Amino acid sequence: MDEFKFEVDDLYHETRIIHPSALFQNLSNIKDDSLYQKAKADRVAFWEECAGKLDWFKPWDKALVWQKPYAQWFAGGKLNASYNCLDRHIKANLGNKTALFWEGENGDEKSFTYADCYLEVNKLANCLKSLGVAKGDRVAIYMPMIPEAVFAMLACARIGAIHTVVFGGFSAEALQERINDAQAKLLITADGGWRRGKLVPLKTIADAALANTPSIHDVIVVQRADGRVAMKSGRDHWYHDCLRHAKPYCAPEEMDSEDILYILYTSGTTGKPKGIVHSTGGYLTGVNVTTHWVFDLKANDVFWCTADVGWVTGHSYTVYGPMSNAATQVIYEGAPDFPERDRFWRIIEKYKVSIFYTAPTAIRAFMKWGEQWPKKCNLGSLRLLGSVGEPINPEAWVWYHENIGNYRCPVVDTWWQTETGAIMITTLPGLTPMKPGSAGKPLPGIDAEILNEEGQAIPVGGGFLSLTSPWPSMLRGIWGDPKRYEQTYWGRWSGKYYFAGDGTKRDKDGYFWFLGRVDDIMLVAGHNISTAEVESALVDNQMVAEAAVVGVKDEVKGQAIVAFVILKEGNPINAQSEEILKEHVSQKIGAIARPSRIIFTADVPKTRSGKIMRRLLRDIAEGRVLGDITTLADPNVVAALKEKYQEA
Ligand code: 6R9
Repeated sequence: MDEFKFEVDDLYHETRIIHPSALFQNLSNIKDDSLYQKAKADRVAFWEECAGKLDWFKPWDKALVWQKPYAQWFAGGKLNASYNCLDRHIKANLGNKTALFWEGENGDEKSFTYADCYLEVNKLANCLKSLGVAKGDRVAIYMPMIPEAVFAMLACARIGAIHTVVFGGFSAEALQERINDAQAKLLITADGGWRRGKLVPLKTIADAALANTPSIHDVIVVQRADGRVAMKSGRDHWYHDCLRHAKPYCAPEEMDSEDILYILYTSGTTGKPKGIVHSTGGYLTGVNVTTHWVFDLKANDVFWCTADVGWVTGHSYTVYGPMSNAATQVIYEGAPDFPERDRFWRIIEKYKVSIFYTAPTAIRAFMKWGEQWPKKCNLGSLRLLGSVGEPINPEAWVWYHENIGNYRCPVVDTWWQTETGAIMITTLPGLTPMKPGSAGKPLPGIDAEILNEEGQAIPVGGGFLSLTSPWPSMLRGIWGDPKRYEQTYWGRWSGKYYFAGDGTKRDKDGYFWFLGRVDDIMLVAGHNISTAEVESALVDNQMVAEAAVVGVKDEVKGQAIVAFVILKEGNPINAQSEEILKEHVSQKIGAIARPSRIIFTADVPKTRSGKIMRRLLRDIAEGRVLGDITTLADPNVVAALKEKYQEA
């Protein structure tokens, strides 16, 4: 791709600045910029101080060993992630504190104190051991959002087994591919899980996957549903049977800081999934401190991150970040619109959630459904809102701030990746003024730059985002494929800088604006145009609920802009609406960004974590055979769209 020149985008400014209230500021965990100062003075010493917030069995020998592109943080130090999430809280007298409030989609409820979690995790760890799982072995986890999914991860961490969680919405094929790549020895799954009123038959799907996974010896099955599933004797074991006979204590394995905590496959938008590898000490340091800084977590907060444990947000900000901080959390099994579109707001009211972290795709769905749903509930317990996963368009940001946060709650728009392990770029809620649509600035200890094709830093303007110094929670590689690690993340500037893959622009105040994945950015008549900005301009129109924009080959302009648009309920699908929207984009950004075609649709293809799959939209628009669709939330959407596109 050519060097980014976002001439056009510069016309489209969001100048609004929102400050946190004085009350929030006064009470916040981070009130001044001393963390930034410390990190600036000595980055490595700063991270050592952060690592000191964890409990170590043995201190590290060296804070950082940096042999590009491989980092070791706190090497020689010994610790255990489950010890840091459980044992130390019990020792600090927090055993009776609620760790998890769980709500099943069908209305089932359970809650677990830290002492309860401790007991479950210890017993499960002993079961894993008795089934022959040892330090360094891989364990696959394929579960609904139930407390046992969290216990499974922590039980692996306790004995030093490497977990690889596969999202419970993935197909047998996707599960099989990941199990085989990781060579997992054991699978932990459930008989089913509830999603939109239907039972997802996880065990049956897993059985199909296991038809060809020679490395798997045993399967532990949690009974979430009616238990009527086939159990293969000798291989399959009920979780409750295993736990019944298990000893209540399992000594935590003393892990080296650099020992692998987990592998998580990124669905990716192209090609074979990548098994992203995370370490123990650096990763835990990153998620521990960012939870405290960014979510301003306090002892009496009720934290709810709506992400599934199947993706990195669930790993970092349901399991390891909050639990290493002894947080009280909500986890919910099902869909936001089941049985009605107020389910999330009812949960917030019921459990008095104070910190709520979700994704732009969900926020845009809430906007589409209308504010009458949150209005029915008392959301007065909320004090902080967060967003992650995609650029949040200013329109959605403002809606969220107003209708969910009642203008009272700061909104943290957190930029990070599976690869970064923890939040990298955001505002600190009691310190940094917010600009709707901008994620903010790099956190203390994180060096980020916008680089051009030659790897030169661009202080103000657009280019490729790079993280320019190693950070503790950075990925340690791609499982079994060092070449791919080096090429994908370090190939762009001949090994010098980390390539994040995001097109980004920095304004004169140092705020970062995310423009979409570099592969998605369009080149129209010689101008780079950001998918995120055209989508944002479309959603800015009151008729539009959601938009996905792609560039398709065009003889004259190189690429022409095609927009797939979901209208809010009650708006007419006709030529007039199409014209209004094209004109709206022209007005907002400039004539160059005017879409050449608008396709009205009921849905766009998304990954299970809610990201729009623009590659598939391009395939549709350019009439290609569709690539891999196994990671889609709803594969039917693509067929329907294809038909629609050809009709139009
Ligand atoms: C945590 C997570 C990473 C990609 C990332 C970027 C996009 C995530 C964002 C954001 C703009 C934000 N992304 N957060 N873009 N603003 N606040 O989502 O990890 O699934 O690996 O995706 O998501 O494009 O590169 P992952």
